[in-house]
This record gives sequence, structure tokens and C-alpha cells, in this order.
Amino acid sequence: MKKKVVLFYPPYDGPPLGAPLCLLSLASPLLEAGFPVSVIDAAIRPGYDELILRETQDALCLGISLLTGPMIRTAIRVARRVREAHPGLPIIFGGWHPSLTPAQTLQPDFVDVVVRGQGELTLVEIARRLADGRSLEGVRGLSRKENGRIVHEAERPVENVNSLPTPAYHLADFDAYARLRGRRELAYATSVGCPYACHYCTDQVFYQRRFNAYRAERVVNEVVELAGRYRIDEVAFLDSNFPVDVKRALAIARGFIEHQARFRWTVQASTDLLCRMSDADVQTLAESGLYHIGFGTESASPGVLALMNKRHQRVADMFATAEKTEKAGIHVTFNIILGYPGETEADRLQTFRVMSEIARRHANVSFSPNIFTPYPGIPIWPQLREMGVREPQSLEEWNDLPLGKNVLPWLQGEELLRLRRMLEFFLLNNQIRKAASRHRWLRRGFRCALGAPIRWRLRRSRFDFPWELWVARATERLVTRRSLLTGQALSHSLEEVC
Ligand code: B12
Ligand code: SF4
Repeated sequence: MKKKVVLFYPPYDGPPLGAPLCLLSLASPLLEAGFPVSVIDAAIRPGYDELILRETQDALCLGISLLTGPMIRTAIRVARRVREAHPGLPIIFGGWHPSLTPAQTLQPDFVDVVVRGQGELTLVEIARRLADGRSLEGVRGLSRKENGRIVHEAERPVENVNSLPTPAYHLADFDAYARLRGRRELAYATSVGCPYACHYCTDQVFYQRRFNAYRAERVVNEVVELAGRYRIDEVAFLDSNFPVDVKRALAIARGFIEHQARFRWTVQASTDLLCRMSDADVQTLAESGLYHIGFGTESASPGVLALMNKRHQRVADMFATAEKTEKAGIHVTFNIILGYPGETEADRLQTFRVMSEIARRHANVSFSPNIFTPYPGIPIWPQLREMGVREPQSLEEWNDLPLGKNVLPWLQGEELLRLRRMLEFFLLNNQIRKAASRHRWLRRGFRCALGAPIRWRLRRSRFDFPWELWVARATERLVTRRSLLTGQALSHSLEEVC
């Protein structure tokens, strides 16, 4: 009897991260239920097409995980090839993109099932039904086809993560990722769900604003054990908002200190939560190895923050966060969203000025500016449609969504050109300031000469005849985006952002 489940993670844009945690999380309960699992991550398997075709020869089903964007193209190609080679093999799509667009994702004939939301229990139930030759009718949390019709089964309530097994890390080839990354990394999620409801974010759609977290002892024991077993240098915590439970966050840090953990770690957080911690608390985080935090600060205009439904994010907290983390020696990246519906040029200038001031006072802060991207399922789609944004109508069309780049009808022509210049001046100013503190007097003098007029421009919002940018382009390498997870540089060309 066929029992093997093949799970595939298509290639994505940007530098490869560690093993895809979603597939390791899905594999674990399948293995417990007696289904062997083959995990194939395109990032480390160059000949993955042929490997998938071989592995699916004797498989029960193929599962493909998808985020919005370029992963879709390969998912479609691979699913088509598998359908041709093994016509009877059920093909299941899961992950954020299919969950947010289940009906669209099910349209093509090579997708049989979409698993919506958390997948561990749903996939085990699917595997059991398929192995027994039973229908998938009534399996909660999935959408499927029946006589050419799309059927959405009832929602599956979000499972308490403490009742789920540890992801199957033994299936990950840590050596292969280390060769790509230059260090040994562990991707680990201590929680799912964020209590906030920012209008551009789909976390609330997936997890209904409920913070669902492992207990601190479980995190400490598992991470310390895994770090020892796989000789880990760095742990990337993938939680949407790690310190929602501040006491738990600190208990985890203290646990790492007690165990004399030697790895460093990174998280994503919101500034209001960090500001609930004392300086001594933040110092404890740093002592336990926390070296980078990504913050979704997004804008320094209270008006835009209100439009984003982000009232928990206060400008004063951004300054306080920068100060607290600098004192503790933690590097931070502030994400910025530009071009949000309703944002005016005055809002944008305010954001650049406030962020420049933060950077002037605190050398530990870097920025990751992005043009607002209308991802599927975000709560402001009705408003976006009214404002003329065209919503992609099929799985294929979402593949062409240019991630982090401009598709906004209200950001075109002169307006876009001005935004690009402002952004470039802002980034250059920060980069020059950082570099000036590191270099010898001659280069420092050159950079200061370049920095003064740029700061004047930002203060006066004068961006015409940008000679400093021409000089800088010839001499500097401008880092325009950084990863919120690691702070690592993502792109160097402004064209890639705008
Ligand atoms: C890590 C991460 C990435 C990594 C993933 C690679 C890796 N090796 O881990 C990378 C760098 C690729 C990435 C990229 C992007 N990401 Co990202 N990323 C995340 C993050 C922080 C964690 C994901 C994770 O591993 N979670 C833990 C696992 C256990 O949960 P999970 O992935 O959701 O998987 C569960 C279910 O989804 C489901 N499931 C998943 N796959 C499958 C497959 C099958 C067959 C089944 C049955 C079920 C199933 O079951 C799993 C277990 O419950 C999430 C935020 C978050 N907190 O989840 C954002 C998130 C998923 N990313 C997001 C975004 C916006 C992006 C980018 C578009 C950013 C950009 N501008 O470039 C890109 C898109 C891809 C690309 N660039 O090509 C959005 C969602 C976007 C979307 N609509 O798809 C999220 C939710 C962040 C947010 N709140 O906005 N990302
Ligand atoms: S705080 Fe972050 S994770 Fe939470 S809803 Fe807002 S953007 Fe999403």
C-alpha cells in the first residue's frame, strides 16, 4: 500500500533561509501517524524536478507549500509535470497563498485540494483517508473539488501549538544550508498569531488575532537541545510578534542564560512590547544572545499609522526602542512602508525626517523601506479596488505580483520619481553617517562634505538636480532593503524597491 507523502518547497526570491519550517512541522505528525515523508526544498536540491518525479512514483500524495510571488511559477510547472507522469496522484497545495485564495488556487486541473491555515492535523487526516481509499468529504480545514464543483469544508479551529509535536528537524540537511549560508542556522517558531490587526497584514486572517505560544520551558529545552545536536550558530525565531507575552519572552532569555547557550538569536517584534520592558530586561535579552530585532514600524506619521490600524505603534516608542536596544548592544531593523493608500507627501517627509533623526541618535538602527504591496486577503482590498488597484484573478497572475515594487495607481510619474529621490537621499544620509564613523579622516571628510547638503535637502524637502546622488552612485554601494528576520542586506539597487 502507498504511504509516502512527498512535500515540496519551491524556490523563492532572495537569499535562501534554512529548512522550510512549514514542511518540517507537517512531516512530524505524519511520521507519528506512520506515513513516511520525503521533504524536498528547491533551495538545496538543484535537480528537484526529476527528484520529485522519482519520489512521487510510489507516493500517496504530493504537498506543495506556497507564498505569494515567484514560488507560484515553479509550483505550477512541477504540479503539471507530476500530473502528466502520475495522473492519479492527489496534489495538495497549502501555505499562506493557497489559504488566502482557496477557490482561485483550486481552479487549475493540477490542484486537487487546498489546505487552509495550520496544516498539521488536516494533512494527517487527508493521508489517512487517502490511504484507506475514503473520500475527503467533511475533512475540516480543506477545500476540494467534487464533480467539477469547488467545495469548502468547515474551518478547522486553530490548534494549541503545545499539543503539536516538535518539527521533524532530523529531515533537514543542516550541512547543505550551512554551505549556502556560511553559518549553521535553526528556524524555530515559539508562537503563531499576533493580537494586532494591521490593515495590510494577513496574520489576523490566519490566526484570528490569538497569540498561541509554546510555554517558555518547552522553547528553552527544545532549542538548547536542537542547537547542541546540530551545532547551531544562530536561531531565527519566525514568530510574527515574539514578545506578545513579555514575561514568557524574558523567561526564555533567562533559560538560555541558565543553560549557557552559545548561539545568537533573532526575532520580530512590535515596539510597544519592547517598551514594556525595562532597560535591565532588554539587557537580559542581549545577554542571552539576542542580537537582532526586526520591527514593523512602517511610518512615522500618526495619520498613516491610524490608516494602517496601527495605533499600538507610537513614534515615541520608536525612539525609546532604538535607545533601549542601543544601550543593550542589540542591532535593529525598522521596516518602512511607502505609498500606503492615503499617505501624502507630507506624511512621507515626516517619516524620513523622524527616521533620520532616530538614525542620527542611534547607530544600531538600519532601515528596510518597501513600497506597499497589495497581498491577497489583506483587509483593505475593498478600498484598494475602489482606488483602482487591479486584483489578480488567478493563481498565475499572483505569480507576477512584483514583490515590494510599485503597482499602485496613485504612485506614478513625477510622484514616483520624487519618492525615489527622497528615499535615496534618506538611505544615503544614513549610510554616509555610519560609514563616516568608521573611516579615516580623508574619507570621513569626503563623506561629511556629501552628507551636509543631503541633510539640508531632507530638512527643506528639495530634491531637484540630485548631484550628490550622482556622486554617491559612482562611489558608494547603497543598501536599499534588509531582511526583517536577520537584518541581512537584501538589495542594492533602488530600482529593485520602486
Ligand atoms: C520565514 C518566512 C519566509 C521565508 C520562508 C523560507 C523558509 N525557508 O523558511 C522566505 C524568506 C522565503 C519568505 C519570503 C516571503 N515572505 Co514570508 N514569511 C516567513 C514567516 C516569518 C515565517 C513562516 C514560517 O515558517 N512559519 C512557521 C510555519 C510552521 O508556519 P507556516 O509557514 O504558516 O506553515 C503552516 C501552514 O501555512 C500550513 N502549510 C504551509 N505549507 C503547506 C503545505 C501543505 C501541502 C499543507 C497541507 C499545509 C501547509 O501548515 C503549516 C503548519 O501549520 C512568515 C510569518 C509567520 N509568522 O508565519 C512570513 C510570511 C509567510 N511571509 C510573507 C511575505 C509577505 C513574504 C514575501 C512576499 C516578502 C517579500 N516582499 O519578499 C516573500 C514571498 C516569497 C518570495 N520572496 O519569493 C507573509 C505572507 C505572504 C503571502 N501572502 O504568502 C507572511 C505571513 C508575513 C506577514 N505577516 O505578512 N518568508
Ligand atoms: S503587528 Fe505585525 S504581525 Fe501583528 S498584525 Fe501588525 S503587521 Fe501583522
